[in-house]
Amino acid sequence: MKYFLDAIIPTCEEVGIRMAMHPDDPPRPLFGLPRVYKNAEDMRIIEAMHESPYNGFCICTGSLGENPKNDVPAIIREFVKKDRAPFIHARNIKFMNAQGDFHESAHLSSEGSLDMYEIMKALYDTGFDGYIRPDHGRNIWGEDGVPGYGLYDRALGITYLNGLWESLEKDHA
Ligand SMILES: [Mn+2]
Repeated sequence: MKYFLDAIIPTCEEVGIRMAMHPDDPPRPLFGLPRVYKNAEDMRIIEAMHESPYNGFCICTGSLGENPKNDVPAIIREFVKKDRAPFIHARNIKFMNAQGDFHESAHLSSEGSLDMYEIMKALYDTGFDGYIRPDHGRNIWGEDGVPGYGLYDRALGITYLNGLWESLEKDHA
């Protein structure tokens, strides 16, 4: 990883491209495959491998949130403040049991296990001005789309996230 980052980040700085490494999904061993990062501790190791705001993270709230030990708003606050998070995947998941089995849910806090208001508030409070996408969407309303990328559900996710952002802005106006 260090070899890779040392090789690409100087060029990223030169041409103005901020790298945004996505976490493992799910954040635990899977099919014996090598994993990249699953929590804030791993992120700090990767961050230190090559100090640069161009060596950043795509904070995927769903992927990190699939481990209930991960405090997603705290991870957002830490890495946005350090200017290491240019891209956010904002989506929700729902735990089905105490073992941490989960499924992807609608974006609303009430539909899943993550507090999406606290996630958006962490972004708002730290002055985040990068990109946010709703990430995944279920196939709803009879849609037969690419699994995980339903158009309608992602559109609903965008409007919901925009609504949260509007309420945060108005609360602080
Ligand atoms: Mn993602």
